[in-house]
Amino acid sequence: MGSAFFVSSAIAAMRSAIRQFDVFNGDADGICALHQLRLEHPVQATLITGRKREIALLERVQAYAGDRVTVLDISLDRNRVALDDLLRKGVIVDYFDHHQAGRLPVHPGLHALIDTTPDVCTGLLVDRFLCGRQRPWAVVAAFGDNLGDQARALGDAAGIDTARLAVLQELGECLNYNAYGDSDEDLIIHPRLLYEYVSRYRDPWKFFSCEPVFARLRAARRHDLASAHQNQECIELPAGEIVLLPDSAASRRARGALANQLATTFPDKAHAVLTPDRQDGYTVSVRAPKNRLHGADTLCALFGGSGRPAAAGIDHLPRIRVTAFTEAFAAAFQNRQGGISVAVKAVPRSLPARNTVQPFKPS
Ligand SMILES: [Mn+2]
Repeated sequence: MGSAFFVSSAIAAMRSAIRQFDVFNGDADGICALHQLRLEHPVQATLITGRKREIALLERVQAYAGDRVTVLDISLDRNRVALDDLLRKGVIVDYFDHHQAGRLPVHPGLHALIDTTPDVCTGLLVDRFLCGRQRPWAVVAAFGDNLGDQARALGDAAGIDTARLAVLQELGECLNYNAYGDSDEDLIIHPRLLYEYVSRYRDPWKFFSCEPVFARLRAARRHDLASAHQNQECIELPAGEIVLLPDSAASRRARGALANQLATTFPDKAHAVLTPDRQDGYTVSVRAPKNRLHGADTLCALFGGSGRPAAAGIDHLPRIRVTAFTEAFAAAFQNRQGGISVAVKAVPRSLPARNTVQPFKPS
């Protein structure tokens, strides 16, 4: 009796303070979106994040009536059940995102700023919300989400010169890079810790040049990408290229970044980068051609994957479905004007290694 009373009054005391939860994608966009918000509105919060593809995050929130949850850069559709639960309990939810959301719940506790057009990211939505008051970090977010044109336009408008813009670009790419990996063991640093380091810096250029954790991350990325370029094998198609990387933590980290680099370097082509998984198959990152930003999500959905029209992925593509994937990739991204349709009969068992020294020289 007495101990039950103690427990319930302790819980009541804990609940008497309104708590804040910050739930965010662990990539550059998620981290920089939150950082912009918290520079403007500092608050003690419980941080909930994970790897890039760890997006069912809202179910981890233990919140009660009156608590507040800020959600950044994770699909509402993939968190719908947990969101409905929180709203029903009387939790206030602020939701910023650019992924496919589906139907928006209508509830007075939900404040949603969701825009799924292909040329925005969550960092840019928060920039809009804050009227550009932490703009350099929005530029970092946009570079991280592979929106170079938008990032440069925003940076130019803010009077950031070319050299300083190049730093923001590398910063965005490195922060983004850190979120890739198929398990926490693949990661260089957990995104929650990385956010904590970022959150100590108001100035992104200072973070870039002074933070040792960032220096470590930057060196690891260079090493991983160099190794991915040296060891890749590929299938070349009129619509684009399918790249296979060897089985290593470096490959698993490099998969998405390599896909982004290829997309930027060959804007007319689509790209898929595959790494072996532990279940006799592959994990896949797909990028639509930069010049026609659509089709990646529908292609991946055919194989149980998801994402956005410009960038999407498949967690597990069984080895026996690689040929089907190759055909679907060719069909999804074939040039409509050219009308060339390619039926791929079989994937060669041993793919020819690409013989390049300069990784991005157009062929
Ligand atoms: Mn994003």
